[in-house]
Amino acid sequence: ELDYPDRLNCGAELLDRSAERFGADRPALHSPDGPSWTYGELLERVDRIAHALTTDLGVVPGNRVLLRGPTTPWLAACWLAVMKAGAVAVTVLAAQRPKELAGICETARVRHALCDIRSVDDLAKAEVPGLRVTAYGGDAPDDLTRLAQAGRGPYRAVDTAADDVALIAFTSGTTGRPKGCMHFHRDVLAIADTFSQHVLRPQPDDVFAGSPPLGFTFGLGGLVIFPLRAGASTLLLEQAGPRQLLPAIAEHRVSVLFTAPTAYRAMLDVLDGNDVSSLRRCVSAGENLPEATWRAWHEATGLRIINGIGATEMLHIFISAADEAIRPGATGIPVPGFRARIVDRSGSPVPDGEPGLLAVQGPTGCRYLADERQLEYVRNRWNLTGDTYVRDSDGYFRYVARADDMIISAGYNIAGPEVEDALLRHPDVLEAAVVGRPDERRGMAVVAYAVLRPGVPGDAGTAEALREFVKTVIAPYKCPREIVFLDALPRTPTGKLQRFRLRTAEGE
Ligand code: 3SK
Repeated sequence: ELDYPDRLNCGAELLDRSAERFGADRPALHSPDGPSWTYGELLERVDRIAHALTTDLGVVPGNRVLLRGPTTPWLAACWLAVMKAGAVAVTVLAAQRPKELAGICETARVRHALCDIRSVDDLAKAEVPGLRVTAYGGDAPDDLTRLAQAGRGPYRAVDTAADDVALIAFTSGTTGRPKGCMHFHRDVLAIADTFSQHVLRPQPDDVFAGSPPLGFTFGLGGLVIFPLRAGASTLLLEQAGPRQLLPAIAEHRVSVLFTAPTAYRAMLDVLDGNDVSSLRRCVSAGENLPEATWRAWHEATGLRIINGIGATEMLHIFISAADEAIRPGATGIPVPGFRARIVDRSGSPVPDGEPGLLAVQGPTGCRYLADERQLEYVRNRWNLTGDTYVRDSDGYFRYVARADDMIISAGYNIAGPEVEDALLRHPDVLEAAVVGRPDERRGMAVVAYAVLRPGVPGDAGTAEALREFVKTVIAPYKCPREIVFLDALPRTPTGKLQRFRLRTAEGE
């Protein structure tokens, strides 16, 4: 049970309290091409920005402030300053285009934006009426970095209520219009005091790094909130693909890694000669982690990936497992503080071993901003994540598919991820996505899309060899009728597979 006081400012808790508790001289944020700050230096920068927000830019508590830029210490400092100023951070992805930004600003009624100088043009193209954009990272007199001068002294965090909104995070929209998810000051601390404290168990000497951007709550939690709450430090990388991550892990002795299943798979290909001996925790989320990827990473590095399911609606991870409790192929058990169960479409629990809809309750939960889809996501106080899961008799939760991704073929229920996992066990396959295509005889036919390792020919011979291989791993009726080779799979900016685009491509 989390017991926070009624008045709570998560920015002050994460920064001022951690600096007091762990020491202002400890390293906090580091970037290879930008600044590196201790807790004391970060606090000073954040306080200067918070003064500039309130004094120079006229931001008042409750105002929504859009934050946009690559993963840098300045972006993290702006987020903390917005928290301390009692304003509401609206985090977006650098990959979001002007039209999407305009929609987000309209929905969230954003009037202020803090934007990396390199991304200001895109934001200007969004033509948001009345939006005041302040750049950071430049040297013009009105640049935030210049406005945030020294000399105004410590900034006293606004006395926010624990259930004041701190953050509006937009879903990446695997389908449909993005939804804004409101999270309170206490929610921000709750994700650190549940998943991070009980599963990750970071130490002040840990060095965090990873690939998810700070505009995705997977990255905001893993690369800012969790390390700061634990007095640890974080390496913020603007470019965090597998080829940048591996040398960075070796050079900065990274010990806690946050990335997506496809990145673990891609790193395996270029692992040779890179020293990953500093790693002690590897977290995978954002997508289902295929068992084949878990085993391949374990074999190559000796490390046991911590799998997890999270959602923007829940802010972060709510089912996972650590160390010896990890079970390859399963997501895990509810994180302490959360409850989960499997229900049918009417909301009644289904027996263990049978697939159904994943329902979850906990200290965080879905609060869509002005969106009628709230009524579909939360029913009887249970959050329905849109995933089909099975609960084993010993309480472990196993991913089956996204609820609308089940393939019904010739009377069989086939879960695409199971077929994807079988394909990924083949050494020639880098990525796989399996969807159903309308078929006169079967209702649906199983079709696979695969990205092959460089040099492997994408021809009929390879397709047939893969089909034969799949039949040795899973029941032949699940084997794809067709395998299509692509250079890359369609993904959202947060790395989630867009199966609907593959399905639509077939229908055309
Ligand atoms: O959307 C997700 O998959 C996710 C995973 C982990 C933490 C947070 C999020 C939003």
